[in-house]
Amino acid sequence: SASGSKQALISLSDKKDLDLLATGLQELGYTIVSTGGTASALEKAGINVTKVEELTKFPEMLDGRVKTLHPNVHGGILARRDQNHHMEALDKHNISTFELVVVNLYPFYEKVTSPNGVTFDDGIENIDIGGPTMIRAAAKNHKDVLVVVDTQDYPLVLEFLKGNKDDQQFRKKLAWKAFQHVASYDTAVSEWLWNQISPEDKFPPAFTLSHSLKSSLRYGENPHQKAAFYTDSSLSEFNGGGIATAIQHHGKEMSYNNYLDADAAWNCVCEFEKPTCVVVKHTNPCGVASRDDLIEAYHLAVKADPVSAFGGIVAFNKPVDEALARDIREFRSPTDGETRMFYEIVVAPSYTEKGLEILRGKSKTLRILEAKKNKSGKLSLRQVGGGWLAQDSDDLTPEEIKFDVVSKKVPEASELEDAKFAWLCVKHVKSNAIVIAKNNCMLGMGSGQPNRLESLRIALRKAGDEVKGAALASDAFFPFAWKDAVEEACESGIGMIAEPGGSIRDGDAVDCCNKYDVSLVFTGVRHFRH
Ligand code: 93A
Repeated sequence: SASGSKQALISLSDKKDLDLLATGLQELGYTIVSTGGTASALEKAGINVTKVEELTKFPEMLDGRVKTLHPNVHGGILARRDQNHHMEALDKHNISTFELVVVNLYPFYEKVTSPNGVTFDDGIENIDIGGPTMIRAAAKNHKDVLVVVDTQDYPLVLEFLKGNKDDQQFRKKLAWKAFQHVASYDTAVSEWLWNQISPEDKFPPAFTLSHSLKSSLRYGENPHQKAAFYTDSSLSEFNGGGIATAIQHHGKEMSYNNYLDADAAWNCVCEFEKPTCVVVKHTNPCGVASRDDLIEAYHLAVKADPVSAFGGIVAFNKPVDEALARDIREFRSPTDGETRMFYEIVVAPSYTEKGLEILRGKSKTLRILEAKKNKSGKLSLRQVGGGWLAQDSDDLTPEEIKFDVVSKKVPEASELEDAKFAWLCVKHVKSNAIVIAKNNCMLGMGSGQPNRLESLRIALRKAGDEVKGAALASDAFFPFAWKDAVEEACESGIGMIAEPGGSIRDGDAVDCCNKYDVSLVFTGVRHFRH
């Protein structure tokens, strides 16, 4: 550089650990150049700093909109050190190089999601222009310029500089992080702007994937598949909640399949208002029960299918206290009355201190998750070869689901309640989905079969003798009612059936139910889950 010393450019909105970084840099002989607020903070901490105006010979303009957008700044970042004509140009204009650029951006996301909200003009003013420009410039020229966007990286960067040994790998990683940072920032801006344009009609969404790597996973669905977990600000932060933001209190690290199953269990249990326990295996709820007493609900959910529950995921929609935790720790398998139940994960909205302590004692591996309820209106994304399918999540208010009686027999209030319970469950079961339930408890389910009759048979078999008088929910209508599924269900002794209706053979289903004196209700909506 012209001055002979190495230069660092520091411009930070989040000034956390700034003194730590600046002191370290000063000790290493760096001259620090900073924008207004950052410079004041450094001066206050007694650290020498050159104001960026001294470099640009320009005052900060337009209420700060133009601070660092100047050749004296960007020339010093972007010049290629291995190109003589680049270095000659710097000399000619008396510009010094920067070895290090440390920037974090105006807290746009925090501003526009603050509880008090922001005006449109405030939102606009919080769009950082100069910051991303410096970050992008430094990241482009990472071969010679270190770019730092994360306060957590300060110690690592100081170590690196102290080591005095170049490592292009390290520089590339910082540059990668820098571009991710800017990309998710721009996504936040674009999505906020989209919501300003059409608050009512938000579909199709401003769809930009802004994933940031959360963790590397040991492997994917199978050990020979490499895997990682990403959070996405457009899915998690903006909507709040969900399994991606869950806190893990204990246990082995989450696996790929754990995330899938925990998500399924959590989504299902959040459906219910009453204290409820859901047991999930391979993304399907295999036990669901609601009771005033959560321990009782837990027992019933496990008993629905104890074989499947073993090694499953257990989710609660209410806090786990000491008594429940003790029960989970000790509960013996209903199959032999001896073996203690084993689970991969327990997930709940919260734990009492004692409850958590006791659960921790169940096993070293048991993953204990604390999750926040998903907000509705999320975007649901699925990958297909070469692209993404986007849809609204399957949210309906209870009022949007009808239970229109179409049979001669009118269901009792309690039967209707069973049908509503079964309907909440069937939404979370892979199609073709059948759920049989009674007294707020799942008795059997059939999932994922390519024909509905087979799913029905599986559900009936699981429900066994308890099927008598129970309610059956089918995620979609029965295509050949009279001949197969509806008749088999009626013959088994089912008390009532809830299905969407809408088939050209709806009449057959009604006739069949009338023949067996079974109540039939049409919900008017279906819950395919492919
Ligand atoms: O308003 S800007 O888009 N124009 C600029 O030229 C500029 N240069 C830096 N925002 C700009 N910055 C941002 O100011 C940085 O990204 C950083 O977040 C913030 C630091 O300002 P201060 O040091 O005054 O607190």
